[in-house]
Amino acid sequence: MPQYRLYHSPGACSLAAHIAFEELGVAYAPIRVIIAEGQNQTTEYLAINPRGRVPALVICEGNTEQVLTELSAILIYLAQTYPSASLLPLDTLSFVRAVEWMSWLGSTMHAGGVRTVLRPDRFISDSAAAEAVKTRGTENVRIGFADIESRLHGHTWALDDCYSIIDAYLLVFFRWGNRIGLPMRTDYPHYTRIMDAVRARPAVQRAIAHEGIQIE
Ligand SMILES: N[C@@H](CCC(=O)N[C@@H](CS)C(=O)NCC(=O)O)C(=O)O
Repeated sequence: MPQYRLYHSPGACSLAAHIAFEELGVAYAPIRVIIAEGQNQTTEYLAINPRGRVPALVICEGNTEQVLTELSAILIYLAQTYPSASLLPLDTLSFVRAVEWMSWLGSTMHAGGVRTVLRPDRFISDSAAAEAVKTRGTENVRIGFADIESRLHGHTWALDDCYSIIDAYLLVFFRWGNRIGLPMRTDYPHYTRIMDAVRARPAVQRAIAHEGIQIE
């Protein structure tokens, strides 16, 4: 069995990979890279992931080490390496439905959504204009949350009847929604119901406790 090191930052999108490992129950070493303290920009970390982002997964097999970056790639790698854990569905249409979720969450909701609110400096250098970026970004995030809410209406989990790692990925955004001051519990009741079920899972509770974060 390979040995794993998961580089993550508390409350970052890497939480979904952290939860995935806890769900799998395979041995891994979680390594904290605190973004707020600039630890993702150290020479040591940039040697692992030159993009300076988390998550990064180091896979050690024999004498070889491979670094895998991009959350969705890491989640698919874990799901396909340990198929019996059902982190993602196996049949093609359900699997690509999961890929559809991950692509949209990683691009529209993360890079083009929440990041504009939390890191407007990445989009505009004029600090006086940053508020306008945040305001418009918040509107876009709300449009995204309304989309999530309508997709989750009438569902037990994001992918119909089965819990999957998509539900854990959605928890990252639910927490970020709270963090940027949106009334998640009142405005998105279906999303909240599923997130409450995600948070009841022991694996999720272990990852949250290990990261020392609050969801609400
Ligand atoms: N597309 C990447 C995004 C990774 C990413 O931006 N992670 C954030 C934490 S949520 C990060 O490392 N931020 C550090 C920075 O922006 O300097 C993925 O999905 O893994």
